[in-house]
This record gives sequence, C-alpha cells and structure tokens, in this order.
Amino acid sequence: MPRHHATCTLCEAACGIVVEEERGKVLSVRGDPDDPMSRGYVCPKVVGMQGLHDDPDRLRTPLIRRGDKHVAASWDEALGVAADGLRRVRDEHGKDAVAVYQGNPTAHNLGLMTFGQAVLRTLGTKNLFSASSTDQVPHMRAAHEMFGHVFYMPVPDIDRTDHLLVVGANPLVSNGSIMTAPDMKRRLEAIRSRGGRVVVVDPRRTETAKAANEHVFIRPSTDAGLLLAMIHQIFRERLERPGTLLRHLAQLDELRDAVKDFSPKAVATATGIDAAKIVSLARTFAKADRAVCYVRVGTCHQEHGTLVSWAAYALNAITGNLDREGGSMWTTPAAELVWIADLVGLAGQGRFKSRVRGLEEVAGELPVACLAEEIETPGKGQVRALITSAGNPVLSAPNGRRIDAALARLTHMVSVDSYLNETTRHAHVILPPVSPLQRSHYDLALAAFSVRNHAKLTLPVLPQGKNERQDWEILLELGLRIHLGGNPVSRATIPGVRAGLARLGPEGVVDLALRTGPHKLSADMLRGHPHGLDLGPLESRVTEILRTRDKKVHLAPKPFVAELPHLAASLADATKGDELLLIGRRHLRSNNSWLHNDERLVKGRARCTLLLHPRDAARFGLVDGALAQVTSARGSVTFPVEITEDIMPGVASAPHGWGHDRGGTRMRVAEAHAGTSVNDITDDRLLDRLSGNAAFSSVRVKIAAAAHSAAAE
Ligand SMILES: Nc1nc2c(c(=O)[nH]1)N[C@H]1C(S)=C(S)[C@@H](COP(=O)(O)OP(=O)(O)OC[C@H]3O[C@@H](n4cnc5c(=O)[nH]c(N)nc54)[C@H](O)[C@@H]3O)O[C@H]1N2
Ligand SMILES: Nc1nc2c(c(=O)[nH]1)N[C@H]1C(S)=C(S)[C@@H](COP(=O)(O)OP(=O)(O)OC[C@H]3O[C@@H](n4cnc5c(=O)[nH]c(N)nc54)[C@H](O)[C@@H]3O)O[C@H]1N2
Ligand code: SF4
Ligand SMILES: [Mo]
Repeated sequence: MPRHHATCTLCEAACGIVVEEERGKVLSVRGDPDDPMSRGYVCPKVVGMQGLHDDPDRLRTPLIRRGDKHVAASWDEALGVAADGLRRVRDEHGKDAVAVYQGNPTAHNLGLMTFGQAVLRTLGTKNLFSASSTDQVPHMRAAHEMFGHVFYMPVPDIDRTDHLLVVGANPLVSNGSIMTAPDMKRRLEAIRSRGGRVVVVDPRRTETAKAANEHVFIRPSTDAGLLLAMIHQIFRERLERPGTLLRHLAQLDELRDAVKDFSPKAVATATGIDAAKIVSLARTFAKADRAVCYVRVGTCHQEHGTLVSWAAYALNAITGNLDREGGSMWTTPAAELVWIADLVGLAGQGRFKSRVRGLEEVAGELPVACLAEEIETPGKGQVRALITSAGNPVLSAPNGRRIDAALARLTHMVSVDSYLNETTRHAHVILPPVSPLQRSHYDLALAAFSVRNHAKLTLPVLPQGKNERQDWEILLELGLRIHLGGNPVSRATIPGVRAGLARLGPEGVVDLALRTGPHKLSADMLRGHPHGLDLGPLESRVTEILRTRDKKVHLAPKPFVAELPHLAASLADATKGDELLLIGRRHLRSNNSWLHNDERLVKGRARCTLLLHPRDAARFGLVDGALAQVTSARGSVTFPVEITEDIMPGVASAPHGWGHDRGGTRMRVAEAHAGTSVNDITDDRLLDRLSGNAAFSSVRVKIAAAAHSAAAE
C-alpha cells in the first residue's frame, strides 16, 4: 500500500504527515515521526486533509453563474468568460477598476505564493487586498520602521528561552502563528520543566493561560499601555541591558523619553492591571536570563496594534533579548522570502493611498476594511470587478454584511476557490483548484518564520486528474488570457508563453530561491530528504539583515512616537461607557471559515457561542444556553450564551468564520452547523491607526436577552 510523506497545509505548524493511499483513495493520514520539526505530532484538525480531498461538496469543475444559479462549465469556457469580463472592465475603466483579494490559505500554497502573487501583481491595480490586513500588518509596519523590511518579523526562540511572555495569542489552540513550531504543548511544557516561566496576558483565561505559570487579565485594546509601562519601569530601575546589541541600536534615549508618561500607575486603570503587578512583570522580564515577549493576533486587532508590536520588539531589544539565543530572533530560511518579496515589489509602506478614505498601503496592499467603499463609491478608479483567491471576506473581514452587499453590485467577479461559499456565490465564474494532497509543497512563507531553520519539499500524494488544475495553473492561464487575449496576434503567443513558464513551475522558483539562499540547497537535494531537512537552531543575523538607512534598529520611529498622544487619549477613555468589549477566539477543530464542511471537525458541542462572565450574564438576565442579542454600531446578531469565569468581566468573546446560512452556497455540512458571523457586527471604521489592520478587538457592544421571536428564528 503506497505511503507518501507530505506536509499538512492547514495551519502554520506545518506538521509532517504520512498518507496511506490505495489506487487514489486515501486510507489514513498520520503524523510523520521522522519529520525533524514535528516528530510525529499532528493535531485533531489533520483529518481535514483527507476530508477536503474526499468532500463531495468540493468543486471538481468550474462553475459559471447563470441567473441566480451556478452551473458546471468546461475550463476553456470558464477561463474565457472569466478573462473576457476582467479585460472588458480594465479596458473601459482602467487597471484600478479590477480589485484582487487574496485569503489566508495563499500562505500555505506554493503555487499561489509564487505564480499566483506574481500574476495578480501584473494586473497593475492598486486595489490589492488580502487577509494580511485582518491579521499581521501591524507587525509588518513595526518591522518596516524598526528593522527596515516588512518581512523581517522576528520569532520567539521558544525552545531556548527561560521566560516567555505571551500577549494576545493562544498557541495551544492556534498551534502558533508567525512562529512555526509544531507541538506547542510539548514546547511550552519544556520551558517550565527546564525551570523557565510562561506568562500569558489575555482578557480570557485561555487554554494557553491555563498551561502557563501565570495568567494576567487585561482590558482589550490596552496592551500598548502595558508594554510601554513595562519599558518605562525598566528604564526607571535602570534594568535595561542591551549588551552587545547596543552598537546596533539607535534612538535609545528617544525611547526613554517617549515612554516617560506611561508609568505603571498611569496605565493601571485602563489596562485593569495593578501598578504593582506591572512593576513585577517588568522586573521579572528584565531579570530573566533569556526572555522573549511574543505578541500576536489579539494585539493586532486593536486601534494601536502597531504600537504593541513596536513596544514588544523594543522591550526585547532593550533587555538584550533581540537577536539572541532564547530571545526574539530572525530565521535564516533556506529560501529567502525577502528575496522573492523584493522581486515582486512587496516590500515597503506608505507609497500610495486608497481612493475613498485615503488609507495607506503596507507591502503593496490596501486594508480590506476599505474594499466595500471602493466598490460602492462612484468616480474614477471605482472598483467594478474583483478576483478572489483563497479568501472568504464575507465572513472574515469587518462589516461582512456590507461586503456581501457590495460584492452583489460588481460587474464581474472571478473566484479561485474549492467551494461555492458565502463569498464565491457572488462570483460570475468559480475556478476550483486541486485538493492540497494533489500538489507539491514547500513552505516559502512559513519557513521564514520558523523557530528552527529547516527546509522540506514534498511531492503530490495523489495525481492530478486530466480535468483538474492547480491554483497557479489557473491564475497563470487567467493572467495570460487577460494580457494577451485581446487580439488574435497576441492570443497566438499564449501557448508558447504558457509552456515556458510552466516548465519553470513553482518548484523551479523554489529551486532558484534555494540555490541563491543562505544554505545553498537545491530542489534536488531536498527531494533526497522526504521528511525534511533540519538546518539547526536560529542564529544571530542582526549584522546582515538590517535595512534601515543607518543599518541600526530604530527604537523610537517618529510615526510611532507621534501616535502616543492618541494612545494616551484612548487609554483615558478605556473605562468609559457601559458597553462590553467584544473579542475573538479560535477553536482547535476549526480554521477560520473553511473547515466547517467536515462532519468529523464540526460534530459535538456547538462552538459558535458568546462567552460571558457570570456577573455580566446576571446583569443582562441571561442563563447558560440562552440567546443573547449583541448590538454594535454596525448591526445586531444573536448568539447562544456560554457563561464562564474564564472571561474578564466587561468582555464578551465570539469566534469568527461562522454564519453559513446565507443561502446560495453549496456546503451542506457547514449549513447544518451554520452559527453566526461575528463579522456581521464588527466595524470597518475601527482600524489600527498606523497599519489599517481591522480592529476586531475594539468593538463595543450592547447585550440583551434576545426577544423570543429572534430565538425562534
Ligand atoms: N485551530 C485554529 N488554528 C488557527 C486558526 C483557526 O482559526 N483555528 N487560525 C489561524 C490564523 S489565520 C491565525 S492568524 C493564527 C492566530 O493565532 P493566535 O495569535 O494564537 O490567535 P488566537 O488563538 O485568536 O489568539 C488570540 C488571543 O488574543 C486574545 N485577545 C483578544 N483581544 C485581545 C486584547 O486586546 N489584548 C490581549 N492581550 N489579548 C487579546 C484572545 O482572547 C485570544 O486568546 O491562528 C491560526 N491557527
Ligand atoms: N472577527 C474576526 N475576524 C477575523 C479574525 C478574527 O480573529 N476575528 N481573524 C482574521 C484572520 S487572522 C485571518 S487570516 C482572516 C482569514 O480570512 P480569509 O482568508 O478571507 O478567510 P478563510 O476563512 O481563511 O477563507 C479561505 C478560503 O480559501 C479557500 N481555500 C482553502 N484552501 C485553498 C487553496 O489551496 N486554494 C484556493 N484557491 N482556495 C483555498 C476556502 O475554501 C475559503 O473560501 O480572517 C480574519 N477575520
Ligand atoms: S497543527 Fe494540526 S492543522 Fe496545523 S499543521 Fe499540524 S496537523 Fe495540520
Ligand atoms: Mo490569520
């Protein structure tokens, strides 16, 4: 029975898997004990790799919309309709009239990371959007100002640290993010068993918080206050000790000056953390042998998200923990992501702005929070056509209902996606790729943020059928037809150009990147290591990577310091008003919006619930299981309530990616477990001020018992 070695592409842990198959039928998917990174570990979500492949609802042929129905079509016809419509809008209204949205699975798909990115950027539109602006752009903005490149985000050297301060992340459930580190449970336990300390700062006592030495509740969206106060205290007690890093640091005095008003006392009320506790957090962090402050998505989803990333990077730097074993380090990936990013013009920030709201780009992309207004607002440059690739913004972007309505107004929409879902149901053409088991894989993006240097190239487990296409083949063909399909002469060149680029293929790009990369590998060499190649622990890189003009780490970038009065004003307002603050949460068996069509992953207790503290529940007359009406400035939805002391009073938590009952979709299991989309009430006006990232954790809501009629719906 054939056994294949592959990589699970469902999350950033990138676990090695062994797939048993017989004549194209998957029999089992298990952890690969010989993968040097994951050593046999897989999480319960891994069954999704088989589930996706076998799912009868997964689209096997392209669909074209006729009236309000989607019907099967041939590849030639579908690609023709898709390209003609896009070309027509472009010719009539200009390049910016065609927008692009790329979703999160792009990062887990070699073809999309290489050819997909490149093709979509050749469209020359400034209206490029992606899930990055609901995720990590605050880290990117901070890395850009402090280290000189959006992709030089450091990762926690979790396997060698003595003190891990986790702020706004729940790696035991998310399996780690911007930190590829499979089997988080073992890695966290290892810190504690070698005498180290794990401290979690979160408005919810999360799974990770329960496994830590200490958990500290914080009022949502006040983390910049906490971290700047820790820096303040460290300077006040002269505990800073950058050590040998000092010669790479600029603006240490400016940083000291910038934080002078952010004393622990000044931020205590806003953060909900005692001044004495902040002082002790600062001292233990500064005095720990090897410490690292790790901030993640919970801190990005705030009005001052970039300031949190800045403060975390600065805290690591002034305590000598940046670019140091057991601290915050840069990966030395075998294929330099930065090299590829520079090639397609990804690096940079602030080079252009959105048409309607004037929001700035980061890495060549505009915030998705302004996609709907760019479609709705007439004028030159109005978006009239859209390509979505591996994304579901109707459920994943703020104010999803508005996006839903805006997509319905598009002249032309094309989706590269495996499902007819909440977003793609608006598409005039849906072009479905093969399943993850049918493509080769190299983690171009994730391996650049791994806690160990490693490289792994895997081959497709299952063959690609004659009538099937990979994502990159679809986008390459679409791009060629848009660019060259306009007249018979250029159209005649398509087969030749296609053949030339297809010969290179995504693996060819990886091979080039590996050969020119720091470890001087090649695709052939990796083919000889089917379990992956361990390239050792992270190493110091500061002297080679800094891209700032003076080749130093900028500890107090001017645009960040200029934001501090706004931060102070927000902190002063933090306790005003009687609304609750709505935050998100993830579940181990779920993955954003798109693994809900697998019976094995959705069975059991309903997960799309609203967590409330008993005191708040009593205040609103809600009992466990009752339906709550949750109302924001953007709208109102209902959730069943789950009462728990694990959530901070004054805070409510709901997961995102649910709400599969919109009609017009073809995901039968998901529809039967529909849940509610929290993004129907999140606010596209609430953004991280410096990066434009969606501030999902700053949403103020009113809660009431839902009227009986609503409960019966
Ligand atoms: N099982 C599973 N794994 C996933 C995903 C999934 O959907 N399911 N999604 C993947 C994706 S796309 C990503 S980006 C990563 C994210 O990975 P993580 O960053 O680990 O994300 P979360 O698990 O959402 O953890 C965020 C934490 O922030 C807390 N939080 C919310 N607001 C605030 C705040 O204002 N301050 C502080 N200090 N904390 C706050 C929340 O309570 C939550 O515990 O996970 C990835 N992995
Ligand atoms: N309220 C709230 N909203 C959030 C978050 C939150 O914490 N709270 N988290 C945000 C974050 S961190 C993220 S990353 C975004 C995610 O936002 P999105 O990326 O927009 O949403 P996903 O749910 O990941 O949708 C992925 C889509 O890609 C398709 N797909 C899966 N694999 C492939 C593939 O290989 N090829 C192609 N072509 N398609 C594929 C799926 O069918 C699905 O339609 O959501 C964000 N939204
Ligand atoms: S942690 Fe789970 S979902 Fe993530 S890569 Fe590993 S097996 Fe796949
Ligand atoms: Mo994400």
